[in-house]
Amino acid sequence: MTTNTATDVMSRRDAFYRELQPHAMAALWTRLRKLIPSEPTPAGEAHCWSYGTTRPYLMESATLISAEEAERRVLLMENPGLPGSSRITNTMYAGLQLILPGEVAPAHRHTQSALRFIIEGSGAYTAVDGEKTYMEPGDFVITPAWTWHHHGHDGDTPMVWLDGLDIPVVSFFNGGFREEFESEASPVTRPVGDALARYGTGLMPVGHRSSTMNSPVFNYPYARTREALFALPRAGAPDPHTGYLMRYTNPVDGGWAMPTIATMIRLLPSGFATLPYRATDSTVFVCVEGGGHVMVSNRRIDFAPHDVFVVPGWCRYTLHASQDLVLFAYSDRVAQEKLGLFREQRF
Ligand code: 1HN
Repeated sequence: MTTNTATDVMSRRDAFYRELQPHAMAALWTRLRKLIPSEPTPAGEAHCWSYGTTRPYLMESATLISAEEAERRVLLMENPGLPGSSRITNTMYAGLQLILPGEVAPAHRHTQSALRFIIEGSGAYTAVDGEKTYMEPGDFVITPAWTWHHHGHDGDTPMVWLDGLDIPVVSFFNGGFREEFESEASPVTRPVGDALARYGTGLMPVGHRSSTMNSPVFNYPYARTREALFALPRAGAPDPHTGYLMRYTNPVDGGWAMPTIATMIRLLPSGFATLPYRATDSTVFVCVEGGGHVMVSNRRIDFAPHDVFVVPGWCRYTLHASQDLVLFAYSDRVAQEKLGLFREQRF
C-alpha cells in the first residue's frame, strides 16, 4: 500500500520530472510562473556611456586599425546587465563608429536593419542602395535591411556616429544573412539629395509604389528636425509624461520610418521634468543638445551632449531638463506594436 505523506509525494514528483528529461519533456506546472510572468522583469540595467569616456577610446582605436581592415571601426556598447551579449537592450544593438578623412568602410549588405545617428564631424557620407548622403550632427540616417551600403569621408576631421541595429531581433528569428560587395564601393546611381527631394518635402511622385517597409527618405537632416521641434512650444504645453515627443515617419504610409526600430526625438524645455512613465520597450537615448538627468527607479543618471543612455523596458523613469534638452531615442516599439505587445503606463 502506498503512503501519501507530503514528502513522499514530493520525492515521487521529483523522480517523475527526472524520468521525463531523457524524453525531451518537462512538466509545465514547474515552469509556468517563469514562462508567463505577471509583468515584465526589466532586462539589463539603466546605464550611461558618457562621451568623455567613450571618445578617447574611439580615437585610440584609430591608431590600432583602419576602417578598411576593421570593415567597420566600431566600439559597441554592451549593457552591463547583459554581459557577453553585444546588446545595449534585450532587443537592440548600439555602437559608436569612427571614420577618418580619406577612409572607406567597404560595401556589404545584411538582413539586419541599421540606423545612424550622427554625433560629431562633417564631410563623411554613407551610400545606401545607390544614393550617397552627406551626414551632419543630429541627422538620422536609415540603412534598410539587405541594401548595399558603404561609408566614405571627404572631409578633414574625424566623424563619429551611433549605429543602432536590430541584431538581437534578427537573431531571435535566426534570420541573419550577409554579403560583401565585390569591390570596396557599391555603385552610386542617383544624385545626392534625390530621396529627400522626391519624398521628404510633403510631396511624392505620382504613382509611387513602395517596394520596402522602410521610409524612402533615408536621411532626416537635423536642421529640419530641430526647426520643427523648437516650433512646438509656441503652440502649447508639452505632454507631461513625454515632453514634446515626435516620431520619424515613413511619408508613404505615415507609419514608423523603419519596420523593426522605432525612432523618436523630443524636446524638453529648460527646467521641465516629466511625470513618471514606463513602457514595455527598452529604450536607447542620445543626448543631442542641452543636458539634464534621468531618474530610473531612484537612481539618478546625469547626461550631457553626445552621451548615450539606456532605460530598460517596464522601468519607471522621469526625465529632467537643466537646459533646453533634445533627446533622440530608439527601441523595438514598432515591432511590439505590430505584434500587439506594446504597453505603456503613465503615473
Ligand atoms: C554594420 O553594417 C555597420 O554598415 C555598423 O556601418 C555596425 C554592426 C554589426 C553588424 C553590421 C555599418 C554594424 C554593422
